[in-house]
Amino acid sequence: MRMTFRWFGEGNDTVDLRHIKQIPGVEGIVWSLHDMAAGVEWPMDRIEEVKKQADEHGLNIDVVESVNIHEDIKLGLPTRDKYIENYKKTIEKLGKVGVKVICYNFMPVFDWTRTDLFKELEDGSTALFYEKAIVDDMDPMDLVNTINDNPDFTMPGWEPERLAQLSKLFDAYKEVSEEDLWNNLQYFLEQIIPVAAENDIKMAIHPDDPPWPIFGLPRIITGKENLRRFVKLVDSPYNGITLCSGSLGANPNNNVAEMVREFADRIPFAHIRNLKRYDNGDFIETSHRSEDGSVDILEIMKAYHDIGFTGYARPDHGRHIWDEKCRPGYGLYDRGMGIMYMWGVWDSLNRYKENN
Ligand code: CS2
Ligand code: MN
Repeated sequence: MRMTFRWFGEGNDTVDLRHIKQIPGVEGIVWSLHDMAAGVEWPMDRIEEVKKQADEHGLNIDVVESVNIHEDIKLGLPTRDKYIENYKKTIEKLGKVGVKVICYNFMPVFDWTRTDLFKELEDGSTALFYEKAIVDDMDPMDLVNTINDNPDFTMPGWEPERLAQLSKLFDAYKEVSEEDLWNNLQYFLEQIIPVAAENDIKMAIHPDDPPWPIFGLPRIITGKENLRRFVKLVDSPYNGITLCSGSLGANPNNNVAEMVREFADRIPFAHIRNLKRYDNGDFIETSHRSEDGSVDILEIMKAYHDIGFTGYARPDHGRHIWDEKCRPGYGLYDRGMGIMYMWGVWDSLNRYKENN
């Protein structure tokens, strides 16, 4: 297991590289050019700039999260080809600086969705919270109007550029069924995976978060059956999964440890995080410890250990603790403790194995 830590870039993150380097066992940053719009070809000088910053701190840049997919690709519009060409060129450039994994997602319009970014937990820390009824009852068009009437309105994880396009996008997606989305994903992969393979970069799709359709938009990377279908779309080790325990774990029917075992040779990147599920479909993110949430992180680590996992891992979202002011879900302290929990389990499993 090769430990990494997500970093949003100079001036765009409250955590600095010096501190990341001080977390035991962290080899590299998980990075992106967050100001690049989906669909553009990344400039080489910007990629090299990140490499230089990481090099100076003895950290690698092997994992990129994410190179975002243009909506026209997900919608299957004729204009998709030019965005796919740009994607290929970005892959080639990332290959030149030694990138090994590209994480991306195929969720229409929105990335991860939460209803409260700073929900208080019993101990006074705060964390990302999802209240199902709020999302279920929200008419997407009301949402568009609210945003239009309140220029300062922000929703977690939703970029302003995407919001501006929202009503047009909702209209466009009315024509797109789940099957269409599968076909559009396949079209994308058939073109991208050979280029990724040539550049020795593993593509790793991130599951949908939450793993069910929201606002009437289709979502397909949601559980075991769909992952089975996904890996067959292009049957290559370069067509992989970012197995996110938190995204998948929001659905009680998803057994993440089982998925680790089943998709063992198709997981170049592991996201580890815990959450507490409520019976009504709400969930709140918690510490990484198994006891603190509904996802059995210990069992998941055991599964990774059993398969001899040598891929990259990172702690996913953490709580906000010790009065830290940080990006929602991406503070230093709780993610740092998450790493120590993972190492604690991992080292014990190693030692136990040696002695038996
Ligand atoms: C999230 C996502 O769960 C997560 O890792 O923070 O924003 C994730 O980075 C993207 O969905 C990957 O493309
Ligand atoms: Mn994740």
